Amino acid sequence: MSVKAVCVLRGDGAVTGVINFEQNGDSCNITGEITGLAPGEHGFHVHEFGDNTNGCISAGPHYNPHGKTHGAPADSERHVGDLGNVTADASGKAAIGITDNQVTLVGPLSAIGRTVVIHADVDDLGKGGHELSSTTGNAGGRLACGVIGICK
Ligand SMILES: [Cu+2]
Ligand SMILES: [Zn+2]
Repeated sequence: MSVKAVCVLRGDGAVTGVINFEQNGDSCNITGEITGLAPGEHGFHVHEFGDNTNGCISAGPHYNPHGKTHGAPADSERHVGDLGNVTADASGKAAIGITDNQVTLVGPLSAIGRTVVIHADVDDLGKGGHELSSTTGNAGGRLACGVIGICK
């Protein structure tokens, strides 16, 4: 039986999106589309809390249950929530197709009830040399976010 979840991204501006998650064994397939972005790369993460009380900032830091340093999706040293960047085309649309083996919808480290955030800037994947590189990838403001919820 596969587990499915969905996340609707909203923010203060024009950025919106829908992200679908499907768990198949150890891998989570993450698909969807975000619109209203500036063309180029944007950091894309699962943040710790499913709290959007004061907007996306209430979602807290990147989901990091193993106490690791920020990194790229393919790195062993990464936050569980580190999904790297998504790329918006000239019309501001990013099509998402990610398979990840750290984000999961099952077990004690499930992402369900946590928040997906799309950022204003590129995530430097921990390698940018900025003081924020090792925690956030210096990905800038939070354009839109939404809580990951169970769906059919
Ligand atoms: Cu983020
Ligand atoms: Zn991170």
